[in-house]
Amino acid sequence: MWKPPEWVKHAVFYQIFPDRFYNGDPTNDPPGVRPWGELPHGRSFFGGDLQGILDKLDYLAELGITALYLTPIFKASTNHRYDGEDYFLVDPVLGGNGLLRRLVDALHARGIRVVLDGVFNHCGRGHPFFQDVVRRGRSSPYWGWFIIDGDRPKVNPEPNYACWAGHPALPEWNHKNPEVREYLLSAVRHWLRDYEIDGWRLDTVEYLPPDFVKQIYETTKAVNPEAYVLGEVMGLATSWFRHEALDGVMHYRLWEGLVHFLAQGAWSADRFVRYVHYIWKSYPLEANYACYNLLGSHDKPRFLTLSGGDAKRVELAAAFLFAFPGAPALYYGDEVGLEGGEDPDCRRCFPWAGSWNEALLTKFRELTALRKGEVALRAGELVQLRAEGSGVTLVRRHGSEQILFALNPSPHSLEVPLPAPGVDLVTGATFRGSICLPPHAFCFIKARP
Ligand SMILES: [Ca+2]
Repeated sequence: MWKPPEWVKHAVFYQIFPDRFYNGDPTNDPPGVRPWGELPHGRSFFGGDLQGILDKLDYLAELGITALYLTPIFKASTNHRYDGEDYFLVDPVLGGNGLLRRLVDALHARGIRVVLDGVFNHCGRGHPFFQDVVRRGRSSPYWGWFIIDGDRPKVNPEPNYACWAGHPALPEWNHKNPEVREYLLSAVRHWLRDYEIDGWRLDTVEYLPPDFVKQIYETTKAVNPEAYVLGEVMGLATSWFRHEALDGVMHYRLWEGLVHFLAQGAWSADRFVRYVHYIWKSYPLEANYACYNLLGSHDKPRFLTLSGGDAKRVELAAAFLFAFPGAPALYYGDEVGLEGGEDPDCRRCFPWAGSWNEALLTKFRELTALRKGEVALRAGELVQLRAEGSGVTLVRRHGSEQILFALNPSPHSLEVPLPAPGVDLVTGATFRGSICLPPHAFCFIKARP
């Protein structure tokens, strides 16, 4: 029976693009690494690695995150590693398999789960199976593992083989071939079983055959029923949930609503609320609680940059995600005010030695602590979501506990009626009847029993 893992609704995720988080071991750097903090180009390497994540565990724990999502870590040629060359080898540039084992253990010891990026639609051109086909053509045992029109893969004038979005460097697997499926599923099993990772984020789900996604789902659950299967789905994911092939999705639909409403101020509160109701009702209830509600990702401009550099707007969007059902998910650096436009600019180095927005970081720590302390914000029913003038209110209820969240993105103060007398969870002040929210502010009011 389809049932997303319970822990996801209690989680706060943090996404790391390993080359850019922290360089914990300069001895494993690839040749030609760029100085840390230089603006990235498509091909830049900066030397970030798994040791860097291990070195920063105190920082992550203090931030209050409870799960990591790492973009691909397996051997590849590029800095993003969506062009995998070995599904069973953590890139030596990141520290290799042994270091992943140590990282998983260290994370688990702190109660932090880890989800890896599974790129099962395509591999890199450098994958030895594809290279064998390049060398031997039809006599290669891997000929049938790819989809090739002709006797040999050719790139010019255009690729004569199936490749992701027309990129010749990313040959697509032939998922009709059962050997291909078993090969990929063996990787799914391997990292769950032998390295005890806590789930898979499936890249480009919309390009995969749905029955194969379902196989990945079932293979994952057979090893660990509590593992999380998260899909990268850019459109509405209703059919994937109906198919019971994913637990949750990277919630780009919700993200876009937040961008229009809060980053750009292009939508009214009323329009935002109608939009959120529509996506909420499109998904099964349990899927809403298992969604990965992102503030940012490696594929989108930073929320701060989309907000014209106004950190208050980032705070408001983050606060909404921490109040809403599903797992809030930060993209490394969002919490200290890292900026960045379209890819590759949104993949800048974490500014360990640069200037941080300390006030923003403090807000993020408050939000993680608040959510950790209030079960209603994690598991509570969503009993109300509505526009209140230029602002938005929502109410979460869990047993006899009830929390009202209100946000006011406008430059004017906003009078918000309270469903019950209550206490401001940040300031401790008590209110009855209504509360007056200052401009660009939010609050969490817990009803007094
Ligand atoms: Ca390194």
